[in-house]
Amino acid sequence: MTVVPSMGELLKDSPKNWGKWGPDDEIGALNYLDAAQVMRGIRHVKQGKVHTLQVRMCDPAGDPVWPGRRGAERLMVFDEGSWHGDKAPQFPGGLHYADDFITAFLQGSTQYDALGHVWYDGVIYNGYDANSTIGGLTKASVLPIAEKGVVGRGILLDMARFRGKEALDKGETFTHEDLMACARAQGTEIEKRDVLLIRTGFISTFYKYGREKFYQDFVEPGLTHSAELVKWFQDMEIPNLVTDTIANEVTYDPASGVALPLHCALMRNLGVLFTEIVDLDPLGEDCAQDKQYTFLYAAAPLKVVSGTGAPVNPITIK
Ligand code: UVW
Repeated sequence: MTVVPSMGELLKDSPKNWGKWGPDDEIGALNYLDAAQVMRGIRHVKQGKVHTLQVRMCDPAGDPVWPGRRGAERLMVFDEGSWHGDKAPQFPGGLHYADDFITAFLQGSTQYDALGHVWYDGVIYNGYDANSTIGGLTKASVLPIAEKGVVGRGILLDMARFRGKEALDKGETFTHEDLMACARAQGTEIEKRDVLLIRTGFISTFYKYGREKFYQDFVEPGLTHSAELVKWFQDMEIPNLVTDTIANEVTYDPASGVALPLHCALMRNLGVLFTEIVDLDPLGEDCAQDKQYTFLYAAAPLKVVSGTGAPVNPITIK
């Protein structure tokens, strides 16, 4: 029987960006996206084409979420029917309105993870004690990310198209070398501080083929851990990894068997922001047509105090 190492053992020599932006930092690699990066992104706006990347929320057909979570649910509070009864509020002039509320996992739709969302060995991003997560994240929550906003040059890496598939298979992996080869095939190049948007086609299989097939033997396709890949992310100063999967990486590292090691190697250790459950199909289709794979990327998650993450509807402008 293969023994699965602990996260700490697997990542014992993995680099960290802790302290790089000071002892109080809570936004990690988002620090790379300074004004110069915003202007670099803006230079890629050429056609006035806009894409919004959030998947639908509160879809009665269900939302794709990590196993164990529930999709957001929307409940009606007031509608026209509410004004027919005796208890209906009365407003001078006869105003009627509709109101509703949602219950939602903050990680249960297209979302930014807070840097304190995952950890191992009792320590979260930047060396903060994992006890700071108890009852709500008092360190490295999603709030500082939401307050700064994420704006820079984005590049779509259409791995599904590159491999000639509608969607990558369950458990199918790729590396940073594959990302570079994909970029070259698209006639582009990944540059330092690019926001990486990786299309696998996987999230769309939830809508196309249904939840049963989606969750059967659940192993998502995605990037796979290696020391070289982690070093590449650090050297390339990648601020943000955005994918159309629930967890941005292959669910179980095929080499070690460890679950979600890139969450720890990239997010916890390097401070790379993760944006998950993104819809990249219309953008992918458009890039295949007009061959413009680079654009302005802009996103700001909701300002949830102490949140482990928050929903977002990122926008690309070409
Ligand atoms: C987990 O937290 C398990 O995954 P995610 O970051 O995809 O929400």
